[in-house]
Amino acid sequence: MPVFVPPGVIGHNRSLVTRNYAVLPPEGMFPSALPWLTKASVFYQTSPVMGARFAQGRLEAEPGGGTTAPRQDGLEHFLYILAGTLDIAADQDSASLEPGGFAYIPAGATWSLRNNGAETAKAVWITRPYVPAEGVARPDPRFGTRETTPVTRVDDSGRWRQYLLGTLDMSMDFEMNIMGFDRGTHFHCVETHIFEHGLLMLEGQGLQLLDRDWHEIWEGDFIWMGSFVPQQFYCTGWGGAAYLLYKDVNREVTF
Ligand code: UGY
Ligand code: MN
Repeated sequence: MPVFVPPGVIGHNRSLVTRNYAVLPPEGMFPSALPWLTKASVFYQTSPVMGARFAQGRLEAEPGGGTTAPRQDGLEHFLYILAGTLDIAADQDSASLEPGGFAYIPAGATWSLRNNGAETAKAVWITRPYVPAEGVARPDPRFGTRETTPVTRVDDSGRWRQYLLGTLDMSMDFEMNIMGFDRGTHFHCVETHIFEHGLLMLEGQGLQLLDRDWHEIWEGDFIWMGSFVPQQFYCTGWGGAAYLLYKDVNREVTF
């Protein structure tokens, strides 16, 4: 049987990596095996070798797959389930997470994950070193779901947000937000800011401005935006769109 090759994979693919941003459709991603994962791998989408100050990838775990033993790697982690189920434990807390479920694992926690379900589990996986803030206690593990996170509508702009890990919480050095757009809506300006982003399209499609160029993106696409990249999203297509957005916040400039 010939292997099915989707159109656009070879001659006109949309993959683009520049000094300060990247657009990565899922078709060309390759899995990394890791010594402490069994029956699981990570499709890394960005990391410090690209210029990012965090790592983001798609974790895939077969039934029975996960960490080989509880880990204490000193890093903070965020996982958001896209498909299947993942059982995640961090110190004394644990949860069995389904699509839309998420976990924040603070730096220093002992943690593990395992797919106890019958289908392959897929999850967004973000990792980075924690930057403490003087006089502010470190965060504890957090578990939640998209379904139970309040939806905040932005005036009558046709846009909405969900702050999965809260907002303006000084114990946190990043936020994970779902940014939503009704059909045909867009931000009120072109943003340029110090914050860095990892963006995964969850639903719908749109045009994403990066620096001077517009890129058509849709469900499954990943974008890394480095600090100060001019950015704007315009929802196209016949329905709304939503993406999951990593944003580093609440910390001073380092010299
Ligand atoms: O919060 C943000 O920085 C967000 N509006 N940026 C983005 O969606 N590219
Ligand atoms: Mn932004």
